Amino acid sequence: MSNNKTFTMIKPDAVANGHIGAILDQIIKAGFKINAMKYIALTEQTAGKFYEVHKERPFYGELVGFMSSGPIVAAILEKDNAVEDFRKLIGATDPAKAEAGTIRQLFAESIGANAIHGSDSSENAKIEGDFFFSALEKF
Ligand code: DAT
Ligand code: MG
Repeated sequence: MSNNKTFTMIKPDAVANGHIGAILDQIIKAGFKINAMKYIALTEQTAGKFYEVHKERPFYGELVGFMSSGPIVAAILEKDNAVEDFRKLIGATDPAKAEAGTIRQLFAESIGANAIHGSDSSENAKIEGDFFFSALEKF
């Protein structure tokens, strides 16, 4: 499978804290092109479906509540080696463990409210991008 796309969400904490512009700036300066983008609110149902793989984990209810607590920015991003390079750019899940200069280290509040999502594989990037965007909305 080609590895030139990944899927991201700027999460409700980062949107509420006014970080959309700064985060998009970092993403673009790191060489990613925007293939698709929208500003939307998830319901508990859509957030629950998106994070279904985590439904047995103890934080699932908290995660679904948080992700449906306010608007998000969803986007498909394009770059060579997109998935791996984007995971490096965002940093570790827990911002306390994220490397200096990463998006989570700079903008996240906690392990739950951690500012940004990045797909963990090209296969999941395709599934996640298709969950949010129709063919008409992708470039
Ligand atoms: P990532 O988003 O880095 O891929 P993940 O897939 O393991 O991390 O988990 C998905 C999201 O769930 C994560 O971004 C924030 C939340 N989460 C993960 N571990 C958590 C924990 N121990 N407590 C609360 N929320 C957690
Ligand atoms: Mg993950």
